[in-house]
Amino acid sequence: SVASEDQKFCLREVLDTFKLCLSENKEVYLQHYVAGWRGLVKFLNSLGSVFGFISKDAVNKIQILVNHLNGENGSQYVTIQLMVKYELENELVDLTKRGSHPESGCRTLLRLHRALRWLELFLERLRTSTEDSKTSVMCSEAYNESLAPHHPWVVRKAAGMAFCVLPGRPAFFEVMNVGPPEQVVAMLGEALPLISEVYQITEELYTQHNLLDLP
Ligand code: 1Q0
Repeated sequence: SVASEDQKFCLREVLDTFKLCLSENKEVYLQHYVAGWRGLVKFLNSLGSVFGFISKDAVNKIQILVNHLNGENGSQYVTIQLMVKYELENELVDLTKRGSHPESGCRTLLRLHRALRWLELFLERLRTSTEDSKTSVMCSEAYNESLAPHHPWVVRKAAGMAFCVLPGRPAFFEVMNVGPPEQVVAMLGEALPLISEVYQITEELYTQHNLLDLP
């Protein structure tokens, strides 16, 4: 369940779940997408309570999607392509302003989708960083290019403060639990194309259906 995030983080596991995300026809399985985020939240939790407000929101959104998956129309949520089709056809999405569907799968996933872009940008910086690079700088640059434009001032401020207490690159690599830095870099090189592909497919789907600004 979402509540049991206390095991040790392992980057390999997260990588594997993102691998499982894509079907042969390049559909994205919601179950594995959500599992990938669970793994990342585990990592975030191991960084300390300063990140609690971020992981809380992530867990909340994961739970909303899990509820859809386990609900009576769960079969319509197997892939995000199905989800979009089902929710739009049945008018289950607030398209222009918040209304009767504040927990639609579409708007909830959009928030995680934007965060996935942050992850992609951050991990790419991490992969190409040098020993003296600052994780806080990499993190806030990635944030400014992805999530920040969608967040109100107070959230940007809180996020900026949290980034400042991120552990340095060596400690950060250690928490990733992969092995020596060269191995972390190699695994990031393996993970990034997967994450990037899942992001691109979702981005195209949302663009097609004009869903990139859901309230
Ligand atoms: C390592 C540092 C982690 C930094 C995470 C960057 C994201 C910052 C986001 C801060 C905002 C959170 C507070 C809530 C915001 C919501 O208002 C917002 C919009 O939702 P709504 O319902 O109000 O319209 N929510 C979001 O934008 C969703 C944010 C989800 C963030 C999920 C972050 C999960 C963290 C993952 C750690 C990954 C570590 C990477 C390295 C691991 C190696 C693979």
